[in-house]
Formats: sequence, C-alpha cells, structure tokens
Amino acid sequence: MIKTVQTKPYTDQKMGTAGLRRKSKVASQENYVENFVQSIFDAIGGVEGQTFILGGDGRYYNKVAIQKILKMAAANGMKKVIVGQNGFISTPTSSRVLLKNKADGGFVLTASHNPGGPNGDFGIKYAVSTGGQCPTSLSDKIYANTLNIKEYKILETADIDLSKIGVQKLGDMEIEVIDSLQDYVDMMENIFDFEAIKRLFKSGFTFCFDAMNAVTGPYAQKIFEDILGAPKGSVVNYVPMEDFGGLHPDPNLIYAKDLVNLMWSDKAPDMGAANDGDGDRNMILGKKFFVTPSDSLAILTDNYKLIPAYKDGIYGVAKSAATSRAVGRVAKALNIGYYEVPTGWKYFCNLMDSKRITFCGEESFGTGSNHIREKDGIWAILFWLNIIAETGKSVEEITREHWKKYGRSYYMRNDYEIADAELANKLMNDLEGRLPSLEGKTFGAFKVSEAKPFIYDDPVDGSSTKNGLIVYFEDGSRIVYRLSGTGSSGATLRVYLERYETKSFNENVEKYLEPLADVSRQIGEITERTGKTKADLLT
Ligand code: VG1
Ligand code: CO
Repeated sequence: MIKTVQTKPYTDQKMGTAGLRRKSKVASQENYVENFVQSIFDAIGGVEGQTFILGGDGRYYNKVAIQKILKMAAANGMKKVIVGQNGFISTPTSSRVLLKNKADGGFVLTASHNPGGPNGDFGIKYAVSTGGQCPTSLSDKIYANTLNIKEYKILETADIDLSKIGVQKLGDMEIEVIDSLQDYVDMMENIFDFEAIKRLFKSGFTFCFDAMNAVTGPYAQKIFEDILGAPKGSVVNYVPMEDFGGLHPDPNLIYAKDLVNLMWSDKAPDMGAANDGDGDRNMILGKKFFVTPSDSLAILTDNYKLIPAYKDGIYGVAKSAATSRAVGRVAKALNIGYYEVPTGWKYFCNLMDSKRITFCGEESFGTGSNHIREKDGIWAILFWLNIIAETGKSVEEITREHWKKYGRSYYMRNDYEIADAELANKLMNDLEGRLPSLEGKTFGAFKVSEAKPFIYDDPVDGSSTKNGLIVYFEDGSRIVYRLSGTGSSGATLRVYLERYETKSFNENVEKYLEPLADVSRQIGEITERTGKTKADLLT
C-alpha cells in the first residue's frame, strides 16, 4: 500500500562537493533520508517510468537507507531499480552501470573517505543520466525543496531480499539485483592490457593493495589476484565492514598507515596501492616511495600511448585548480587541451561529454578518464601496472624520469580543522577582501605576482563557479585556499602549497615547503585567527 507521510523540513540538506554528507546520527533521524530523496524526485519532475541505480559502500546505515529508497521509488512510480548485490556498489561501478543501462539516475550511499559507523559519517551521492553527480543548478533546486517539503510517498511493505541475483517485483516496480563486479571487470579488460599485467605478475612482481575494509575489497581480489595472478594475500583488508574496522578509509600517507609501514619496510613489495571507502580514490606507492596524486595524473597522461584504450590518441586533460600544475606541462608537451576546474568531480563531466578531455584528476587522490563520469581508484592502479608491465621500470624510476623530463612540482595540502565554521568563513571572506592589496608585496623569499579568487566559466553550459582563492608568486610558487565541502561538522580550511623546481631535487618535501607554509599562515592570518601554528593534517 502506498502511504503519504507528513514530514517537517530539515534545514541542513544542502549538498557539498560530492553529495550530501552528515554524521550517521544526523542522517538516521526520522524522515531525514526520506525528505532528501523525495526532494530529489520532486526536483526532477517525478520519477514515473524511470530507471535508477542503487547501492552503497557498505557503511553503517546503508542497509536501512537502501530499503527506504526502494520503497519510496516504488511508491513514486519508478519503473525499475538496479541494485548491487547485498546493496554493495562502488562509486565508479555505479557510474558504469548507470551509463550502460542508460538509466535516469543513481544513488551511491557513501560518505566516501570519511569514517563510518554509528559515530562516523553517512552520505548520499546522487548521479544523473550523464553518469556524473548532479550539477549545482539541480542541487540548488533540490535544496530548495528540502526546505519546503511537507510529505513523501513510501510503500508499506516488508524489507526486500537483495542477496540473490535476478529480477523481482516491488509493487509495480522491478528490482534487478546485479553482480556489479563482473560489469566492472569487463570494462577494465577493455581498457588495459591484462595479458601484459599477467606476465608482469608471473615474472615475480610483488604488490599490495589495501582495500581499507571498504567496498573495493571484492573487486580487488577478483581483478588483481584471481584474474591477473598477483600472489594470494596481495589484497589486504578486503572484507567490507560497516565501520571499516575503525579505519579512516582515506588512502593517504596518514590514514593508510599499515600499508605505508609495509612499503617503508624491508618486506616492501614492488608496488603498494589503496582505495577509499567508495572506491573512487587511489594512492600509489613504490618501495619507500610516494607518488603525489598530482604527479600521478601527469605521469598517466604522459604515458597514454602504452594503454590499449588510449593509444590512438586522447582529447585533453583537466585538473582541479588546487591540483599541482604538473599535468599542465605534459599537456603542453603533448599539445592537447588543458583545463582547470573547481574542486569536485562534477566539473569534469561536461568536458568529458563534449570530448574536450579524456583524463582528469584531483590532488585528493582522485584520477579517472572518460570511461565513466566518476574518478576510479582501481582504474588508476591498473594504469600504473600497465605502464610498469610495458616499460619494465619501477614506480620510483617512472616518477624520477618524469621529474627529469618536466621538472617537479613540490606539493602538499595543509588542512586546518576549525571548529567554528563562522570563524572559518570570515577568515576566507576577509582574505578575499585583502587579495588586491597583496599584489607586489614580499613575504620572506616570495613576492606575490597575482592574487585572485578562482572563477571557472564552464565552456559547455556557461555556468560560472567561484571556488577558492589563489596567490601566485614570481618564482612560480602558488598557494590555494579553500574551505572543504565534504565535512560533517565545523569547517576544514584547506591550504594547497606548490613550488616548482627544474633541478637539484630536494627530498624532504615538507621541509622544502615549510617557508611557503609559513607564508600561507601569514597571508591567511591563520595563526592570528585560529591560534594554530601548524596544520592539523598534511597530505
Ligand atoms: C574533497 C576533495 C575533492 C573531492 C571530494 C569528494 O572535497 O578535496 O577533491 O572531489 O572530497 O571526494 P572537499 O570539498 O572536502 O575539499 V570523494 O572520494 O567523496 O567522492
Ligand atoms: Co570517495
């Protein structure tokens, strides 16, 4: 029976950089998910006759939310929902399944790299028929709906069993439970040279993939161990858990600690890699060696010819403004299009759809291509394996050769956790006001050449977005300031530091960037306003 439930609005359902992300305790309040989902359905003029993709990264509250969404979809007249078996689907796979089935939309229930569990975070990423997350114009409309919602529709029925592959009915709606893994494997096999990677593992190449107790464990076991022949045990932390086993499933040097320790030990395999909660981020490590995501994007782009799917040519490449300019130098050398967009994968989608770019990436451990409309962790790792298989060179050799050829962007992100969001907003607003007065001023060894907000005019839909503030220096260094849009409480001020060097490479990146970090605190009045003399997290 379809029930219309009266509800009261929540005022905090505005989507951030990647969907809606809140504390599990907030998201599990009465009607919280229902309000948000009905607001989406209403914003797109109803979902009658439509097909959606649904799944999540397995975190706490996934199971409950999936049942709610299925029952709401049926009550709102949806024709069909394609669900990952047991409710699991990674973000990249969801995009793939959406595109392949020409579906109208999709939900991935995840807070991505944020911790999970009753005390962690829950979230919903909402994608549209292009396979990418909904554009800002639509999320604004959805937010307006959440502020005015009065009722939602839901089917009153028992929970649905999502363990068996196949088709079932919920009222008039069809639910198809799929093995999303196979879909993903097929796609990867069509991009990369699996035979070459098999030979690499056969020759004794060793590898460790840390799934961080999140959604990519089963994907990684199947692809790396079962198909490509990496030794059993190469994939670790492969059982998805509701709280990620207490891990913070963010693949960086701080949170992927066990993997980092292994890679810096005498037992280090030839390559190490990790993904985040929902499988769209990646970290690449060699023996005692870390590849920054910005360098990784540049290196993949420079080596596109080694990959079967790209060997005939690529369109262009894009990066978020905060990402280092390493890939810009490659784009110039290859004479391909080059774009800088705001932070958030949705900004790449128009560029991919209009065939302006093939590759794109962000400094936050995200890389991807136009095979889907999300970043893709396993794709990036397979790309690296394919390059290694073709060149016979190690992760470190490949990276050092890149620096030799193009010079090196020393790069680091400094995150300041600021409990008082008001204070953080004021810091940014005041800094923006001071930008014009900075030009020509000298801070230590750094002279400001230009200081301005980053404004992106989308060449496809004509929309304009302001995201972050950039200070350029005469020696080619840069500082980018912006506030995070994925947190679930307080504010995070992200300060991105970049220095460029063509020779005599300095190995201690943190030390080398320290003077610029000092300048960033001075220019932003960070210490003065927050009392912090050092960032809370360096990645
Ligand atoms: C962060 C990253 C951004 C990324 C976003 C979603 O956003 O900086 O590059 O696109 O997370 O990543 P913010 O606004 O907190 O800086 V994921 O793995 O959620 O989809
Ligand atoms: Co993610």
